[in-house]
Amino acid sequence: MAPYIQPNQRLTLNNIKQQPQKHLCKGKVVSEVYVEGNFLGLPEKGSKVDIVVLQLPYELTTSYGQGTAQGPAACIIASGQVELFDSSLGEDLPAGADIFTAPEWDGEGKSLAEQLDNMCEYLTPWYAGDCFPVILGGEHGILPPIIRASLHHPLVNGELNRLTVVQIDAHADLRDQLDGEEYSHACAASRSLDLGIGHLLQIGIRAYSKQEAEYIEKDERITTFFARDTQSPTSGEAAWAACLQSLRNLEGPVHLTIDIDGLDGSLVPATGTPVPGGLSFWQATETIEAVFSAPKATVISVDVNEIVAQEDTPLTQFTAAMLATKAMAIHLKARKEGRWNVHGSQTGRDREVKSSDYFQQQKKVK
Ligand SMILES: [Mn+2]
Repeated sequence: MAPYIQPNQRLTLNNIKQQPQKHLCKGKVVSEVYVEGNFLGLPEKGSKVDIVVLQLPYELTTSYGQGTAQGPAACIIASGQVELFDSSLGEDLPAGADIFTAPEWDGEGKSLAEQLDNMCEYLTPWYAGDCFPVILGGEHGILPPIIRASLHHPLVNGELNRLTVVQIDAHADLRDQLDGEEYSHACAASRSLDLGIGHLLQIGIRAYSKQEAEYIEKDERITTFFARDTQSPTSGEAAWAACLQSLRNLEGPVHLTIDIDGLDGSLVPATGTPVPGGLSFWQATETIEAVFSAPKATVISVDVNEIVAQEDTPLTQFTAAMLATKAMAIHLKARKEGRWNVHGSQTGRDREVKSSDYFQQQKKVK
């Protein structure tokens, strides 16, 4: 059988043959309209944007596997097979919302710092507060530009210490550098703390260095729920309940970053560094539901990263698509229940891009 994607072939919507054409339910076509290239294949109605799907096909520093640059496009293709009905929302997506799949980030930049700034420029217009960004990555190195863009969200309003980052991940990502690179995916959480976020809540962590363990121990901004506790066959239930309670107790704006390797490696075998002993799919779902239902917190954006197109079966990208869909559905539920409000006025699809040289300046300072 031909591989899903040829090695070194850039996955684009034109060179993928296995395009789902219609939503199928037990062999029956339930939706005639399937728009290629759109998340869930959903048609776009007007120029209004309630949810924007942003794609960061970024790969630079993945240490073990490769293929994260093709992940977002593979995830969008896989999303064509995700059911539109969400039982918690109680209706079919898009549930009256306008979901806009934006063109993917162009990947340009002559240096890593320039690429990070370009990602920041691509993301920032969608942090105006009038819509909900769902970002597909790309390796976890996308997190610092996301955090930098979130500065512009009205609930953050230039003060990143208001922001909590909830991180689902196998790895702590708290290294100071990896192979000399401080913007490696292995440093995503450290760089976010350096940017000034107020709180980091980690879930699923099971691969980390002694230095990272010490960082977690000493820094009061970090709360870590280790997989060895939440997944324990004897005491896991209590640890998991405590984790969900911490999520429900969050306050203020929250960004949810889902590194798919936080899930058990069996669910995401193609991701850069799959690790056994991770979260079940239902624990990831409960995490999403808990953080979005926190009465004093507002989830301002979500990213699903380290997606790699699996070749023999689309399981990895399909799992990622299921999580992104769940986040969208639960976000719409929060809107319905009055826990997410539009800030500012709707500015539609065409947005002004302001240039960023933050990361280039940071590199110069060092
Ligand atoms: Mn990570």
